[in-house]
Amino acid sequence: SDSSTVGIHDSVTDVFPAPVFRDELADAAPDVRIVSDGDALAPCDALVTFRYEDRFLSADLDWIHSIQAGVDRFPFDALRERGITLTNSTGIHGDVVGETAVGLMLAFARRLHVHRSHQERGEWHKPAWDDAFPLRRESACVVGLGTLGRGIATRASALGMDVTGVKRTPVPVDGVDRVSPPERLHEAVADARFVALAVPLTDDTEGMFSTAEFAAMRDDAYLINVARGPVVDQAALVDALDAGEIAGAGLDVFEAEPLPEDSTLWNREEVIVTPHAAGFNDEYYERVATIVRENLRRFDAGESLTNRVV
Ligand code: NDP
Ligand code: 7N6
Repeated sequence: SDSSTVGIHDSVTDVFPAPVFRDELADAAPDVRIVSDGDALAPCDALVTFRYEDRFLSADLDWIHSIQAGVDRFPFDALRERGITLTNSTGIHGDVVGETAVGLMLAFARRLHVHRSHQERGEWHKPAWDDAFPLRRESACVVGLGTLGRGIATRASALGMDVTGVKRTPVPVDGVDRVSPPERLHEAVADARFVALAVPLTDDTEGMFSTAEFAAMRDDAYLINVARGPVVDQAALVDALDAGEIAGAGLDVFEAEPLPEDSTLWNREEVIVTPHAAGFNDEYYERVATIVRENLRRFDAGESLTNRVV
């Protein structure tokens, strides 16, 4: 049977070296090639990419695979019009993003970020007697309970926290005490010490967290955003932090990335900024390759693809 020519767009280098990924896929297709900026896409049937570029639409691609779970940067309608299938990388980040999100909770509770700041200045300061608290008695509300949300929920629960959540279709989820629909968002976040965002960026979730949501949260609550920047109204977040409507935030994603140098979010003790790195890990290329390998098999066999978005 015909097997596919697979392009690896050079932009994957943001997350892992393109040649390492090419070698990992070598057993899955006879022709796997790295596509750099000046190179033609023409020979490729399939393209694995980090970035989206408009020229993908006019090439002769049958299928594009996003090495990210989030595909909000892709033009779904234009792809559909041209008969280009889009698949994503959901399913591979639950453990690592779960560790990052719960790591941020641990940092806030155990004051690790404050100690590190003092260390940089060579200063020895004990925290106030009531600054640090045990996570065990605290609660987390996880908004979005897919791969990421479940990864966060099981780890928060393992540390003894009470975990609730919000999901578009509010069916029971293992390890989550109460699952609410988005219409109940304000009640769902009201009691939580930590609110962790794990939804995709869509028309429904853009600006989901703004003034009213921060007002609904406890004033000692921390927001953790490992989803996408625009899920949060960033100006409203800054106002809420200034007004003491919430206590702090652990942010991996931002309205603009890189976070601009002059952003007021950089220099706040109770804000931890990570550079969209919650999902980074040294197995990333293998995990993506597992999805792509299975889909290449299906593609060449004329079967329907897994992780399909368009
Ligand atoms: P999934 O598709 O597995 O999960 C998405 C979850 O969000 C589902 O539970 C879904 O509910 C829920 N959801 C969707 N819309 C709404 C809504 N309007 N209100 C409430 N819940 C909603 O995706 P992943 O967990 O793999 O990834 C989620 C997102 O996280 C990605 O789209 C990406 O943007 C981001 N991400 C960030 C990473 C990072 O490095 N910081 C790494 C990986 C992902 P239901 O099941 O009921 O439809
Ligand atoms: C690269 C980021 C996603 O949507 O943004 C994340 O999957 C991945 C590690």
